[in-house]
Amino acid sequence: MKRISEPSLVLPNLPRRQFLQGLAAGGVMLGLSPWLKPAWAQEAAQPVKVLTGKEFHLTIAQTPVNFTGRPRMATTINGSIPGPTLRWREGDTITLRVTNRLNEPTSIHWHGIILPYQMDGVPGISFPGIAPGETFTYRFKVEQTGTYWYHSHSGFQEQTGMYGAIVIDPADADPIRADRDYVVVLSDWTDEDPMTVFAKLKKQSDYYNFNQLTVVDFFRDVAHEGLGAAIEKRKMWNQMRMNPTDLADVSAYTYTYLMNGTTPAGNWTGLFRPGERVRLRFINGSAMTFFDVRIPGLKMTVVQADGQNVEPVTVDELRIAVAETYDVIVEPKEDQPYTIFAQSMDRTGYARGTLAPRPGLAAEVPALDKPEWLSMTDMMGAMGHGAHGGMPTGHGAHAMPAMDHSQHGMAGAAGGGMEHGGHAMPAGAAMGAAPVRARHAKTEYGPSVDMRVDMPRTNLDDPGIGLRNNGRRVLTYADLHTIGGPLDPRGPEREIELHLTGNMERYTWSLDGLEFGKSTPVHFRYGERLRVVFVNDTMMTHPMHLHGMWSELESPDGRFQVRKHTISVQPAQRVTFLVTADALGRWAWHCHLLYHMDAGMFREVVVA
Ligand SMILES: [Cu+2]
Repeated sequence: MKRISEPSLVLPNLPRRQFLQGLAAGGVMLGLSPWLKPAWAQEAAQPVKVLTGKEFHLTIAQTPVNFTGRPRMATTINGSIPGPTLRWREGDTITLRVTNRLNEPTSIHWHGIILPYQMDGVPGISFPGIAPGETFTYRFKVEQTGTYWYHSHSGFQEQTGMYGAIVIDPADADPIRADRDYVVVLSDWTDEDPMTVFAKLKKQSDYYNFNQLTVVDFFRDVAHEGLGAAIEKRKMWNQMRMNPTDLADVSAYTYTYLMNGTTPAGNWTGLFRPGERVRLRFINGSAMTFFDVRIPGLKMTVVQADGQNVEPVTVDELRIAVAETYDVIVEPKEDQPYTIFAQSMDRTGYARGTLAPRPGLAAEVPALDKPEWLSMTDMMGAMGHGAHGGMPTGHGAHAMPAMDHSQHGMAGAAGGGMEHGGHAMPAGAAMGAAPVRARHAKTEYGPSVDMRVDMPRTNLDDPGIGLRNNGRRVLTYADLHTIGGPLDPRGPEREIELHLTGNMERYTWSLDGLEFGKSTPVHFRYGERLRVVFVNDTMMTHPMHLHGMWSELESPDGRFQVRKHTISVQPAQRVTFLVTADALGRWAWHCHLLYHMDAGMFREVVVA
């Protein structure tokens, strides 16, 4: 979302790092001689274990890893990446003792778990954090079932390896029948210090964006759309001071994408016998990466979203936002391997594994899809589809005149097809219910906001940039229906509208234009049923996570859709969900992109 410098044509991509797909098989280093390890490193490195029962002991420590050919130190839980898979049973009271062997404070947050706020694990909100050398005891009753995960809520520890899966078995028989059951944790690893990554983004928000428009792109557009349209397209993006290729802040330029802690070269493998029903519990435990997941040759039947059973829906592909989970059933019939392919949304790399009838097999790995440009819909919401009245409003002396020009450009484009520009629009002309005008808070008119959307789109049937009209059946939120409906039959008594905001030049992220440090807590009245309205005033997708309570997403016309703990809000989109404020205490509410959260897209919620 950075401005494109004049002239808008930058030279073709710099050479990508050769380990783009992870040259090293990767993982925690076994058998490292003791003198190579700092004294504070964990003694023995471990493969991922499954821990069951009611009592757990987790140890946080530094452990040497090697994902790229270069040894690095990771922050691990019980010495593995991901940390151990915790298998709980509904109705059990569990005790988790977490010992900190780092020389800095740590924490574990149980993502999506409904529990007393003191057990939620967010330093500064739920508890003080776990000091070096200290052991903190978490104890709570497990009141839910399904697939969840856990991660550090301290500093950038999550980026350096602190995450793991939680599987909660129902007290009674599981209505989802499967012959095999695999957790598939997707994540992103960097050899860089996350502080360095963050500092680079602060200095230049498109530092890791190597998808920028090239001379080759320009001539391709000229060939397809003609010289005039190709020039217009670039002029428009320049005038808006935006970059249509800004799909992710951090790319494979620094990331190696992992599946169950294994690089693509390492090829994590799950075994099956032909004809079996295989349950895959996809968890996106990455810091910054949205993955588009598919298994060429197999249909995936989605049976659970964020731990909640949904009416089964069969798709070819799904996008999993950071912190979401999706359980799918696949039924491989042939005696052959199948690739589990999870490409990053910006198409710079992928995580990959294999379902195979025998160890050691591999299937073809598909080519990465071409990165797609953000469309006018992503930019302007309902406006981007040809309605009238609400342009995105820029802020500041530079942006305003630019916006006037872009409006002019838009009008000119209407007949010239620039809006579509050869790039796919969301399926179907309907953009949800009638457009709703956004209510911008006064605090949005400040230096922390470089863009506002007045007429957001409300459709949930858009799979998002890069997945529109790709010839595959792609899951959208409109496909998800939680079995059993809402937890609370009441309608909303009150409505809160919050805007997802940012300023790309400064790499600040905020809610209603206020970074966390400048904000005051949001108050929920204990017991109330309230409607939250999110309007995304930015060009990036933000997976928003409310701790401690469920978010019950509504359809554009206000009917119950799906219960989630993390709701991904697309650019220029307005979504609404209902919350029952039944959990007293102090809770975190934030974007789950780690660097967005750290840059200020975070609020405290007080339920009293
Ligand atoms: Cu965000």
